[in-house]
Amino acid sequence: MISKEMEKALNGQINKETYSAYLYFAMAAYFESENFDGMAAFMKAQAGEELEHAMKIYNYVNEQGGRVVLEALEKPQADYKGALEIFEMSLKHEKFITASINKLVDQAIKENDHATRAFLNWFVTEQVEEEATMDAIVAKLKLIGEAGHAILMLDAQLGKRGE
Ligand code: OFO
Repeated sequence: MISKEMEKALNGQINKETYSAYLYFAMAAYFESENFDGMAAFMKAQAGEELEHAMKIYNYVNEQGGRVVLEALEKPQADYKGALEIFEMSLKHEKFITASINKLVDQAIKENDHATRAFLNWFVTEQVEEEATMDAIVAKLKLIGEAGHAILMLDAQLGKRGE
């Protein structure tokens, strides 16, 4: 069993993970409209993973006798300046998600809720990867600057994730 406070906090995280999917879908749609098919595929794969994250928490809340309650999703930004802005926003967003996971861990520790603490370990590790992935792409884009052929090469490379 989980406490009512933990149930509420985990429901909040379901909302954030689902919003992450929504945000990455919006970014995919922008890339699609700009004919960056590789980056669009990358963002669609990322969105799919975020829904899996939401579902993991959904299943956990149910397993622990809690009640999943879904809240409204925020409208994601539709237009962007380009790939660098998008990946910088993605990195910022992942840092926000990491902070949110850390708050859940703090709460689990405060409540002596060892099961939720153990459950959240997966997310703690996953967030290291999420931030590192976005950070590496931001670094590449900064290096590339306006070089069109290099952007196309990166687009092709990122598209491999969606295959
Ligand atoms: Fe669910 O890790 Fe990204 O947001």
